[in-house]
Amino acid sequence: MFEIQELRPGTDMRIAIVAARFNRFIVDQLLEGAQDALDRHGIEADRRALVWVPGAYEIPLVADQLAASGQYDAVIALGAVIRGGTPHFDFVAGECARGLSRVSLDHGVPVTFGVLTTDSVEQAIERASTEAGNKGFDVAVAALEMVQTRRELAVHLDGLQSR
Ligand code: INI
Repeated sequence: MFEIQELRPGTDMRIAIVAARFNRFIVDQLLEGAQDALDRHGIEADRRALVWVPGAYEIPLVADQLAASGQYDAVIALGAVIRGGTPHFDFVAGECARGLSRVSLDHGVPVTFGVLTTDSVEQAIERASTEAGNKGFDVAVAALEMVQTRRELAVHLDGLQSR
């Protein structure tokens, strides 16, 4: 049986990060976590791009441009939408999530969702911390894993076709 598990992502990937400046003190921590994950997986700085946008609502448009360019193997989205401070929380968070899944499916490029959606600042701080598990780190690892999964699956499917 063909199975994909426990992947060791290669170091030859190009990764783009789109980060929202809104709630920047939280997003900076998510970014630190994501960069740490890329460092640990040997993704050199010249294989990374970082684009800042005003808020989470704007992330999908820039993610779309990066994914459509064909220059990046995956896009990592980072942001923080906090319900307490956002009367239009559902619109900002919902449109961001919807937009990002559309980008991923439209272009066949993994886009991982590191946009915190929390009820309070405290919850956001917890999810962006180093002690309790940093969401930026997790979504960066997920991006690398998805690139590797698609690469291995493509090889497998090619092999089936030429049988
Ligand atoms: N953007 C965020 O990333 N997080 C938020 O919590 C937030 N709040 O609170 O409103 C937020 N709003 C800005 C939004 O993303 C857009 O930048 C803005 O509406 C301009 O289009």
